Amino acid sequence: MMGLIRELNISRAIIRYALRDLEEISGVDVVIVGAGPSGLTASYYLAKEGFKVVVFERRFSFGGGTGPGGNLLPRIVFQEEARSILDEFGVKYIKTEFGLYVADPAEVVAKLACRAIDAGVRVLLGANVQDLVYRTSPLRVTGVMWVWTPIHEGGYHVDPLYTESRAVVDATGHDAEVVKIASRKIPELKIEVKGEKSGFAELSERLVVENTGRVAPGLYVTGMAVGSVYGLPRMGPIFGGMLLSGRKVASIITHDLKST
Ligand code: 48H
Repeated sequence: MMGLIRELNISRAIIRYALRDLEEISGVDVVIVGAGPSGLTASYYLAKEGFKVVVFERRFSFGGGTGPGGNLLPRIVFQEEARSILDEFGVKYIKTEFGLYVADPAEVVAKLACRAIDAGVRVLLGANVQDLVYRTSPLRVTGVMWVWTPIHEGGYHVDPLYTESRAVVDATGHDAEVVKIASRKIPELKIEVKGEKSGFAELSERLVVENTGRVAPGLYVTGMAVGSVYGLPRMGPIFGGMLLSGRKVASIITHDLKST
C-alpha cells in the first residue's frame, strides 16, 4: 500500500474528478442560486422529481441566514403549516406554549443540505453567480454565468463560465440579486424590483408564499427574494415561509418543465 499517497496522485485525483463534475454541471435542468433554506428546499423537491439540479452558493457553507438563529440565539421558529416539510427532512422540533414550533438552526441547515444532496442535488460552494444568459425569440432566461467567489470578491477581471438550464431560481435572500440582474440587464423582460418593506411577520409569511413563482420565462423566485421583488414586508426569524416557498417553487417548475 505504500506509495499510494503520492502528491502527484492527490492533485491528479482532484483535477480529474472536479473537471468532470464541472463539465457535468455546465448543462442542467434547474440552476438554483443560493443555498439558504428556500434554495435547499426547492432543490430537494426538484431532484426528487428526477430533475438535474445544481445549487450555486457564493459562501463556503450552507444555510444562508438560518445558522445565526434569531439574533444569534440558537433557535428558529416555524408555524404549523411548515411542519410537514420539517417531518419530510427529519428535523426535530418542539411545540411551544405560543402555538409555534422551535428547531435548532444547525440541525435545520445540516438536514436540508444532507437530504438535498442525497436526493441528487449538486451544491457548488464558493461559486458566485454574477450574470444571466438569455434568448430573444422566444424571450427567456436560459442560464447563468458564474465565477469562484475569491475571484469575484477580489474584483479581478476574470471571465465567468456558463451553465445552461431550463429554469433559473433566485434564492439569494434579501438582495434578490438574480432578479435585479434580469431587471437591469434584460430590459425586454420588463421586471421591476420593488424592495422589501419593514416587519409584519404574519402578513409577510403568507405573501411570500403566495407570490413565489415565475418572474419571467425561465426565471423563478423563492424565499426572502420574493419579498424584495414584490415589495413585501419582512418576517424576522420565522422560517416556515422559506420552506413553504421552496416547496412551492419546485412544484411550479416541475409543472412548467413537464409540460414543455
Ligand atoms: C451565489 C449567492 C448569491 C450569488 C446570494 O439569505 P438566505 O438564507 O435566503 P432565503 O431566502 O433562503 O432565506 C432567508 C432567511 O435566511 C432570512 O434571511 C429571513 C427569513 N429573514 C427574515 C428577515 O426579516 O430578516 O440565503 C441566500 C443565499 C446565501 O447563502 C448567499 O450567500 C447566497 O444565497 N447568494 N450565491 N451567487 N450571486 N447571492
